[in-house]
Amino acid sequence: MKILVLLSFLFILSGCNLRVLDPKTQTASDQAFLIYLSFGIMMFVVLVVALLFIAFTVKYRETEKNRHDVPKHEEGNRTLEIIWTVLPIILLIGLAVPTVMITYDVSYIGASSDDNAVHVNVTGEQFRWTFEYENGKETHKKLVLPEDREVIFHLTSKDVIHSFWVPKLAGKIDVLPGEENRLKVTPEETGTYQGKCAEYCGTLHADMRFEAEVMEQEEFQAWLNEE
Ligand SMILES: [Cu+2]
Repeated sequence: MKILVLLSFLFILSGCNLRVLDPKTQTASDQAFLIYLSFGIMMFVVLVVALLFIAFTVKYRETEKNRHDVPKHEEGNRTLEIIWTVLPIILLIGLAVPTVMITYDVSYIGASSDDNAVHVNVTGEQFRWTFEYENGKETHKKLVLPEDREVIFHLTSKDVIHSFWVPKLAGKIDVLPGEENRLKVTPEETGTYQGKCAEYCGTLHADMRFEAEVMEQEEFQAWLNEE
């Protein structure tokens, strides 16, 4: 019975076309790379520990022959101590350096941006989004973006904490009242992508869905200039 309930959940969830890890921007690819990298490092550690665990269990198991042996007392082992100090340091540096670099880059913190970038003010409120372009054009349900051009989102909230999430463009980013978070993406493929609020913000939270449509540049410019 339980398994049936679980399977039906799978069936329902598979109906979402909010596919993650299907990047359509450099930002999303970089973030996917970080997920795979940390997963890879984690699997390496899990594997080494599991193999050592099995090896030691077999090697030092009790047998007829060694039943009454008293193990020799060890006074530390410099080689081993160096290995288990240095190895985690190397792994953590391997994780930290790309994480900090990519996080800074996609958060548009002090990064020199090209003058041609499109800036969009994104405001979250209970229960809708407002996307405001530089010429004052505003939309709510549809975010329109140009292909192959840098887009910088300036995100802020009018009330509670929301979270801006278009999985194919980038990972979730918090939208906070009284503060501006920034996110940089360059859409690489035209298409319509699903977006939503990813932080429960009240009764109509689920209404904060929207579509992000990526258009060719001329088409985008025409859309931007029309009333
Ligand atoms: Cu919300």
